[in-house]
Amino acid sequence: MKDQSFKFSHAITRKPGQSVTLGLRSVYRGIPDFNTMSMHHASYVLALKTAGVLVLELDPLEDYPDSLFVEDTALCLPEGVILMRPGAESRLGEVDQIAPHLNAFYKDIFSVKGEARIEAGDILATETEILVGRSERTNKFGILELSRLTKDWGYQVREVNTPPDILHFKTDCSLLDGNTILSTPKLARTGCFNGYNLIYTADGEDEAANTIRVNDYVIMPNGFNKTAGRLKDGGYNVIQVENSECAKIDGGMSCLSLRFTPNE
Ligand code: CIR
Repeated sequence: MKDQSFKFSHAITRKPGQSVTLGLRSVYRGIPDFNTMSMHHASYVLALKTAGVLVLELDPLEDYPDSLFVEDTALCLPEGVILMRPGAESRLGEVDQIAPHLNAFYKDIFSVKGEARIEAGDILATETEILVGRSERTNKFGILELSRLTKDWGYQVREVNTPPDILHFKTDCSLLDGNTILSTPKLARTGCFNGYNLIYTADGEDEAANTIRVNDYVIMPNGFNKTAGRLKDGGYNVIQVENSECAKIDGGMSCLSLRFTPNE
């Protein structure tokens, strides 16, 4: 994939609906405030535009409280799209809602089948491989299906574990460039990133691990200055975006967009 793992021309986002207060959460951290979240969401979209991508902003879907977290519905690769089957029952229908929009950009779109359950929050595509964390949302059939569907495009899928106390694999890590990963020390200790260059989140800043590299920028949540400093020292241009409300329902920077370069 080379630098196609972080160079993108387009992104798709979906605005939060009022129903976002019912979004799934692993622990109760308060109810997200819709108006504040909408403002944060607008800053996030602005950050994507600053990074140089054209953003398609979809309307809210009140029937799907978590539908602003579009990332979980599809894996967009330079060669084509793999539509997911979210492990969360309440999120399954989000896939049919995103597919027509991806159709406008890609000619090759495939779906995982059978007993597969997989959410793209568990997928980290690097320059050389696709790491997939098995989790409560992503099962072995989902990983096998992803392997099958991406094999002809030359990808190696490697199954790793999403630690039991985190929602998605990428809750605790992100790609900074083709071969460099930002990770919590806890996730890196599992050995899943052996061979990669690593930058660790600072003590007490695990929540900073979910960032996105988009072209020349790293977009990260605000409030994690030590980790932001480490990224800046590493030569990255950092944009910090408020994320307090999405964090209440386990959402971070990667979840809020699909980033891609159309292959049409
Ligand atoms: C969920 O539990 O599915 C949502 N409340 C949060 C999804 C976050 N998505 C992601 O990490 N890719």
